[in-house]
Amino acid sequence: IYVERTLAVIKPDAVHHADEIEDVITRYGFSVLQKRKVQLTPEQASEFYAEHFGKMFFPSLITYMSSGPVVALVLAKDQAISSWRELIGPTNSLIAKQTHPDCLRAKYGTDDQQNALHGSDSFTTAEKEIRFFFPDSIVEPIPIGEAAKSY
Ligand code: YYY
Ligand code: MG
Repeated sequence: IYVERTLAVIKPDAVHHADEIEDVITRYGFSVLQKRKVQLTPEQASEFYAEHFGKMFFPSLITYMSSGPVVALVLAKDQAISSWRELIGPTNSLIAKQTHPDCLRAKYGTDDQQNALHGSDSFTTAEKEIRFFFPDSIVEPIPIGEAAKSY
């Protein structure tokens, strides 16, 4: 049995709240396996969001995501992927403020683009996105019990 991992990204508009957000992350029982602050180039942001290439919002999304540093974190917990998605809330922060006022996008985001946080949406994308930000990291899943140790 392995503990599930996901990729969280604190986007440029929320990096000044990174310490507060990391407190919430640990309070909700996630282990932070890896952490890295990095400024994406527009090319890197385009690669990360390649699935949205061609959409109306793509150019401004890339400008936003490369406008300042982001903090990428590998989080581990039972059901980490769905649990982190639930904690960040709906994509559109304006809707999140109406329907899920306690979620992180309601608290730190602004609208349907500047929504403060990213979370992987499946096992496959989680593993791919972890490799995107941590190319040198171990690819093996972490056995339960090991995750709680400090990395
Ligand atoms: O997975 P999630 O981030 O919740 O939403 P996606 O539909 O995958 O969109 C990725 C990203 O694109 C979203 O976090 C903000 C941005 N975006 C946008 O700028 N405008 C939209 N109408 C929809 C999404
Ligand atoms: Mg998505």
